[in-house]
Amino acid sequence: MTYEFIIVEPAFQDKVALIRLNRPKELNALNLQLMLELKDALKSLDQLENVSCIIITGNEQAFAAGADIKQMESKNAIDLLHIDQFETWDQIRKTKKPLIAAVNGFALGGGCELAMTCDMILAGESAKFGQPEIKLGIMPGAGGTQRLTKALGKAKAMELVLTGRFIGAHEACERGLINQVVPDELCLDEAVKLAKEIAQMSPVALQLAKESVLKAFESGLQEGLYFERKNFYLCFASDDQKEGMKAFVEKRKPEFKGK
Ligand code: DAK
Repeated sequence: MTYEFIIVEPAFQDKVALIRLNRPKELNALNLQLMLELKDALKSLDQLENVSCIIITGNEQAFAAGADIKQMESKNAIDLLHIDQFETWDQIRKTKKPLIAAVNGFALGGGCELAMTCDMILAGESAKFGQPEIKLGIMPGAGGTQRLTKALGKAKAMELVLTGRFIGAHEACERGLINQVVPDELCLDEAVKLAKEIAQMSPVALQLAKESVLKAFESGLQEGLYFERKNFYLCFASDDQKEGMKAFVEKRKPEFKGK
């Protein structure tokens, strides 16, 4: 898996894969090619049996400072319609395996939206999150107004979206946007720790559980409860359910096979 703007390590550690956004001079600005590469890499990693959890990270300065403004500047609405970036973003959102964003530095605009598209976010203490699109005469377009509002509540989301202000990692954590704040230099290590813990679980149960939590985020309670019920039953069609429960009774560690 060799790309121009991302570095992919499918066998980074145990069953954890790593994707590093890699346009350092541009603070990892998300140009169209980078997003296509990311979509392609996630699709491939989703199919690899020896990958159970995926980390997306950037570098010390930036997770990503947003979509590439220089690439977007001259586009009109019909250009954007034809490019149809939403197909790419939707595919990324559909990744079946758990996605962890390990954020250092700036996560702005599309970068913040990409982090929020992941399932969990760990951040270094100097990380900054924000949706500064308003300062460019536009507004968030890849889920920022929706996911930020669900995470932070209306008042704070409105403040960030309407002023373009940033919030730091501690505030983001206190308000539930991210999972954990860690010293900057430990961000990736801590993300790997979390990913390895998750990667020990049954891949079948992980997929069904992830789908169910996302359903809660994206639908009403009753619809979510029915969805959860079906996925709960489906777990009992797996060998992993038998193995997990047998191992508990026999007081040993389960060996999950994803079957
Ligand atoms: N795009 C392109 N280049 C960028 C960039 C960006 N978003 N952010 C930074 N860079 C480039 C800078 O231009 C500079 O390049 P040179 O001038 O040296 O060639 C280099 O990265 C270093 O940046 P600075 O010199 O500005 O560094 P500072 O430390 O002084 O400032 C900063 C860091 C992050 C505060 C600043 O760079 C900044 O304000 N960047 C822009 C942040 C921003 O406005 N982000 C939102 C972009 S709009 C959609 C999906 C997504 C989106 C839209 C639609 N669909 C699915 C349809 C998303 C839109 C956005 O994200």
